[in-house]
Amino acid sequence: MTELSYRTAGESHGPALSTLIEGVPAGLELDLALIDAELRRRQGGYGRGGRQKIETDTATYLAGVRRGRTTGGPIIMQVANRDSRLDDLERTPPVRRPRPGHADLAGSIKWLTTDCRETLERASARETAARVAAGGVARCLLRSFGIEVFGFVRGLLDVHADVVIPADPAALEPLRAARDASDVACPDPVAATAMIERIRQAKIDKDTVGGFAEVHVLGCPIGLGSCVQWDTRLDSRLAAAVMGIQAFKAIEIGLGRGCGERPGSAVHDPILHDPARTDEPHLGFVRESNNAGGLEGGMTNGMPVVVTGTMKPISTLLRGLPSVNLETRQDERSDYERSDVCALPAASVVMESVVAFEIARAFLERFGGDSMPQVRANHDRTMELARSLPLPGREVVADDH
Ligand code: EPS
Repeated sequence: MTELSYRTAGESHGPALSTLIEGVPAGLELDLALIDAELRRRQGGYGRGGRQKIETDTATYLAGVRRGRTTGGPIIMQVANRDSRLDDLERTPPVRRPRPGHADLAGSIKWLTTDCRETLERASARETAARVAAGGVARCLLRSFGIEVFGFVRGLLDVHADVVIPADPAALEPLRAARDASDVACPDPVAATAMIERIRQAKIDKDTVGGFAEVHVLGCPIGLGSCVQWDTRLDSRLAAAVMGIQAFKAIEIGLGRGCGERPGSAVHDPILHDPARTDEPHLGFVRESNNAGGLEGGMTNGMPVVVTGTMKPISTLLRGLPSVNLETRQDERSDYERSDVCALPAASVVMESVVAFEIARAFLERFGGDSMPQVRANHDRTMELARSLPLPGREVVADDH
C-alpha cells in the first residue's frame, strides 16, 4: 500500500497542467462531473482577470482510471491550457522588473537569470487547477464515507460574513446554494455585496485585495492524524498544505489566534456524551463549542475541522510598485502582466481541495487498504471496536506483570 500523495507539473502558459496522484485504493468511483464542477468553481469569482475568459478547465485522465474507477495504479490527470504560448517570445516576453510580493526576485537570483518569466510561469497560481483536480479525487473518497468539505470566503478587507456552518453534512445544502449563487463565494448576501464593492474600488484604484477563506470538514471520524510525531499531527499537515497555496500568509485552526487572548476555561470545549448518537463519526462524544476547530493533539476529535487561511493581495498591480530593473539595477516600477484584482473566491476552492487531500491522506492512514472494499471493512470494524470500549485484553489491570 502506497501513502496517498500528489505532485503537480506545468507552467501557466505551457501546454497543460498535470497531477500525479499515488496511493488511491482500487475501485474508487470517481465523479468526473464533480471534479470538473470544482475546476469551474475555481475559475470564477468577481475580480478575476481576462485569462478565465480564455480557459475552460476540465480534467482528463491519462492513467490509473478504468471506466470511471481507480485501478490502484498511479493516476495522472491533465488540465489543458488554451492560452499556451510559453515558447513564443513575442507573446511571453522577458520580465525584468520584479513585482514586490511575487516570486520574481528571489526566483531570478535562485535560478541565476534576469528574466523573471523563468520563475513566474511555475510560481503562477494557474498551477492550483492541478491541485483542485487532485482534491477532487480526495473528495470522491471522503464523500463515499459521508465526509463533506465546505469552503467559502469569510472576509475581505473590513467586511466579514455573518455565517454559521452546521456540524451536520446533511444541513449544508442551503449554504452551498447561497455560496454558489454569490460572485465572491460568500453565503452571506449582505457581506458578499460589500465585498464586491471593495473589489470594484480596488480595480478603480489599480490596486488588489486578498482576504480570508474558511474551510469546514464535516463528518470526520475521531482519531485521524496522530500525536506521536510533529509531522504526523494533522494540524501541522493542514498548515503545510494551506500555506503551500500561492499567496497564503497565515492559517488558523478553530479559534486560532483568539486562543492567546483567553484563559483555558474559555478556550477548551467541554466533552459531553450522548448515548443516542454513538453511530455518528464522533461516537456520541459531542461538544457545544468548537474552539479547537476539530483537532486536539493533532487528531480529529469528531467535531468539524475548521481552518481559516489568509491570502495576501495579488502582487501584480496595474499601477506597479517601486522595484529595480534586474539588468540595469536602475529604480523602475514593477512590470505589469495581465492578472486578477482579487482571486480570493478561487483560493477558497483551492483551500478546500488541499484540505480534502490531507484529510483523505489521514483517513487512509487510519483505515487504508489496497481496494475500497478493504478500506470500507477497516473503517467499519475499527469504528465498531471504538464503540465497544473497553476492550478485553486492552486495558491495564492491577495484576499485569
Ligand atoms: C497569475 C496571473 C494570471 C491569472 C493566473 C495567475 O494569469 P495570466 O497571466 O495568464 O493572465 O489569471 O491564474 C490563472 C490563470 C488561473 O487559472 O488561476 C499569476 O501570475 O499567478
